[in-house]
Amino acid sequence: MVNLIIDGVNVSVDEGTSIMDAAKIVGINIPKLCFLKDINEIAACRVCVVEVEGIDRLVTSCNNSVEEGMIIHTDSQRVRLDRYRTVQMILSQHDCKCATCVRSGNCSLQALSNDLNIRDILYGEVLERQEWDRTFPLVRNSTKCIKCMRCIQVCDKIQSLNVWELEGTGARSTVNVSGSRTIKEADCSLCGQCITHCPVGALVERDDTERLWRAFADPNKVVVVQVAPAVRTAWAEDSNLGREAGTVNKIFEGLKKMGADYVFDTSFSADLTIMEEAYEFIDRFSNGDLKERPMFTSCCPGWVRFIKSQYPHLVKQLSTAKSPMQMFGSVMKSYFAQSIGKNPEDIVSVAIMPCLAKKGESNMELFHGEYAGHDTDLVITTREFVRMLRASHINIENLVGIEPDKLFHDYSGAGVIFGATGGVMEAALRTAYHAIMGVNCPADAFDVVRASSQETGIVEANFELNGTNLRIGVANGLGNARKLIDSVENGEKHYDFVEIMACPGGCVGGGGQPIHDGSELAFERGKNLYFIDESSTIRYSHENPDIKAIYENYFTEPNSHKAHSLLHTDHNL
Ligand code: HC1
Ligand code: SF4
Repeated sequence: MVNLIIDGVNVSVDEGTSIMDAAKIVGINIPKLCFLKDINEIAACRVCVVEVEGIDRLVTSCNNSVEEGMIIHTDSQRVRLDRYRTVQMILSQHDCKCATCVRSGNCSLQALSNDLNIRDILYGEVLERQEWDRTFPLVRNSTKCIKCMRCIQVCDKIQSLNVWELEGTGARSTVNVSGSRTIKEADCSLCGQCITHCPVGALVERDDTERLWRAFADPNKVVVVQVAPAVRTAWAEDSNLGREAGTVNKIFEGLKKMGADYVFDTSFSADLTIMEEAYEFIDRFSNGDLKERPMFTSCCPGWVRFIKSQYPHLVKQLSTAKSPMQMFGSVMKSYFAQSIGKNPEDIVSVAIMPCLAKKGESNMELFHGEYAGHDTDLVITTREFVRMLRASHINIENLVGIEPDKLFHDYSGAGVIFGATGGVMEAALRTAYHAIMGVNCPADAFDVVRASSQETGIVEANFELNGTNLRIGVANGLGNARKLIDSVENGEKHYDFVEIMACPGGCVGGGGQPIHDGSELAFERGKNLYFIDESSTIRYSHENPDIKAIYENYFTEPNSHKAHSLLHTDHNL
């Protein structure tokens, strides 16, 4: 143990503990801006400096360890003044138009400068303006960038994609897309993790809210909105409702108040995806060529973008099933449109998603007999949805919640857990088991594929099914996906079926979810989805009455010709 004194308090901590962590143990929160535990510990911002007796210069506390006998002052006059000047300097390179910034009220720089009581910016503003293609779902505003390097590190260390780099030197140094590429040329998966880890508003999603307002206001359009499983775990985080009271039914009510004509739960089409994907897997598993294993899930568009750019030769191993979002959109413009006596072009199919890559995925074209536009016309992230609620002055504490509309009213717990890592696999195995054995497994029979914490990047499991050994792999986060694929490619590992989600924790940790700087909430949010599953009366996709009805009335059976034309895709297109 190492003994030291911090702000007059004696403390003993393990060797190697950072000064910042030691201070935390005695209840002192040293201010910081760039620090991200285990990801960005490079002291780029220098906000976390402290004074150590006997050392002339101030010391950054995030990347310096404690030493025996140290006497540390975290808030001396010298520290305070230095911090004040540092933040003033950062502000001079930041576009401080807070009133129009999407992160106002949720910005670490704004909070810090308020905490330090900074009332003016001493240095003249020097704003670096770089060109950006604003049609891309990920938007970078260089005049907001504070060069904290978090985006570089998250993309590199967690997602293994190295989209960003630091260019220039000294005061002219700035972050940009690496290798002099444009963002469209880079291999960005659109996971949005650089956005959720940006402390300011330098990285944001393309704002599509105005397009949705226009659709709501158009009397000639039927606006049909689906809500993804993960959105319910996070949309109310910044309100007094808390996560448990922030149900999906209240989201539906909010949407109808804003102008939606029909509201549905993507968990319904997650059940539909399971029907198609589980039967596809059984088919590939029993007839397939061994070299074509594993089959990969295809519902996460961040992952699909990743495999296309990093391992194009494996694209053929993706399930051909469209994602639940796209399946829902396609069913909206066919079966549902018919049922309400409308043409596909009368429908605006909208999806509220925890994800940026879904904005990219929605460009996929729909052929229903002939070209019928897009399955999904418009994708709004959880954050954009919350902004719309605020803009429409809906007091969410007064919402009581309404049911989703008819035809696709029901959904199973298996569909809901799609939003957490391992959920798609677990749901698929429940239905595959039933298809092979003719009876249901206990609903939690495959719960070992769940990841319990941030540390669990890859889960492996083996199951005996009808005398055959089934080898399962599940990865969350693209760095882990790369590890998993590399282990398959070099012959170290063998799997039959693999689920991959681009974001740590799955969709609950999606790049479009509310931002809480410095806390990782994905696994907490995931627990909510498992709780909803446990409390559901229907826990198997194949037992969803509305799923049974859509096969009886429309698709006949999973993987039928009609199902193929509407619910599957060619990933090479
Ligand atoms: Fe997801 Fe999915 S789980 S991809 O994370 O398969 O976004 O929630 O809607 O489509 O169902 C996202 C979530 C979502 C799809 C489903
Ligand atoms: Fe990297 Fe994801 Fe950001 Fe793209 S969205 S730059 S892949 S972190």
